Amino acid sequence: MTIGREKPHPVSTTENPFPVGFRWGAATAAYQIEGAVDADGRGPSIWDTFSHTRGAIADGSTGDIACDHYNRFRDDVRLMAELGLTAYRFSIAWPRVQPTGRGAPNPAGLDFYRRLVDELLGHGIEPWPTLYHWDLPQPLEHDGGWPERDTAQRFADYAAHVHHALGDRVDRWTTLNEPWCSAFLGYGSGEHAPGRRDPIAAVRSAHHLMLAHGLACQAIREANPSAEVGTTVNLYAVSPATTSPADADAARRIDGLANRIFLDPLLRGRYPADVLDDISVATGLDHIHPDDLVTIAAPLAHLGVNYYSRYVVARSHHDGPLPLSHGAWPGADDIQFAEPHGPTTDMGWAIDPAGLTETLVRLHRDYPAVPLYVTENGAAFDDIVGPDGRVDDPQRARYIEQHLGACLDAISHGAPVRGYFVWSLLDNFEWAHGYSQRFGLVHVDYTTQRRTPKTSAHWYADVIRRHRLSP
Ligand code: IFM
Repeated sequence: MTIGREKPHPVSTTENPFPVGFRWGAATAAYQIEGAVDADGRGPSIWDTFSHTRGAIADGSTGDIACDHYNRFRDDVRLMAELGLTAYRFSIAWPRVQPTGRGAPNPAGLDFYRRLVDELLGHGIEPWPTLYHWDLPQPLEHDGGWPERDTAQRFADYAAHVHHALGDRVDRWTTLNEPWCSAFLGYGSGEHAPGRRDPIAAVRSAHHLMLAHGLACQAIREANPSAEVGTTVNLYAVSPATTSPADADAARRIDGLANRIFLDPLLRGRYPADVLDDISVATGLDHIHPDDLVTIAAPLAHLGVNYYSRYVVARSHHDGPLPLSHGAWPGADDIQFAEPHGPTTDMGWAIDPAGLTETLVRLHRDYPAVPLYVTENGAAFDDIVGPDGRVDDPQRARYIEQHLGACLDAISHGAPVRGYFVWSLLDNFEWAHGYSQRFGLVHVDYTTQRRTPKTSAHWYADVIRRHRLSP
């Protein structure tokens, strides 16, 4: 398979600074950093169950302790302040708030997030909570999980409890993180919790996650009509491997299953007809009720974009590697994902900042206007603590610099990009990869819990202070 699209992407040296009010952030997620899985009445989530399942996590690890952020959050907020972050994106663990996923909230669980938010505000850092970053309470999975419609209503109830507790100090809410991963890796390929391999369940989950988002928007806005509520999706640039019509069709199908299956309901109030055609043969569509799309398309205060890479795809000739995440793409088993030709991160993901510009400009061009935030972008590299105790990671600084340049390019094309969050603040539990992949600006020694800001952290702090990239 030939791919002729490896072009160097020059960092934008524009003199234009980032817009006034641009948010400079970093992101984390509850299960990846908090640890303290039994503290203060927290219940089990699907990730507790999954990570304790033999063979599920590459290095056999769990999030039981992770970065012990639950006990060290004040130190971590101090680190954020030293970096000069103006916003911090974190997630709230549903099983801390409702240990069984339903019923009265657990005051001790909510108190943790009150303390965290107060600490952030005390340091002048804007809290950006995400309500769901994959840790479904295990009892709800026993009741059927995301393939069941009722889970969406349970999520809306949970959202209302959290908003009731924190709405006096949090202005901006994000409902979901990366519903594609929850649906297609959780229920399709089984690489993520709860580890099911059932394409029909995956497609139903995708819709119920969207519905959960819409119902949560309603619940929060009923309490506060001016609350700013948005959501976050993981988007990919998608290109055909060759100019053949078959590869163009493969790119259309993967773009549909990765991107448009979420963007169109959220922003246009309908599913793309071609995507429905592609998936309906395998699943039937009786789980989509007539009014759901109105609920899902509630106006968004912002759209969070998590961007990491580009997919280059081809119709399978059955002579190449298996598709990436085999099973995660219902009805697309005949599509191959090409091995990247250019530089990659340690995750094996192609480094393609032009794909971020393409993604942001496409949103601006093809969809109704909505403020855009890059809510995750970052790279895993094998960072090593040097004899002097420093962690030198120029490749991560370069990666972030290139992607910030891509944001500037998108802004120069009119895309309303209002902020950027590095994934991640800390090295952490990288899901099925365990602790083998380090994404942090800050190195974590998991034996001692010592935090060491890497050179990329110092570099990022300098960009934030100057509010621009170096020429
Ligand atoms: O670690 C994850 C995060 O939880 C969701 N977005 C992608 C990151 C890197 O894989």
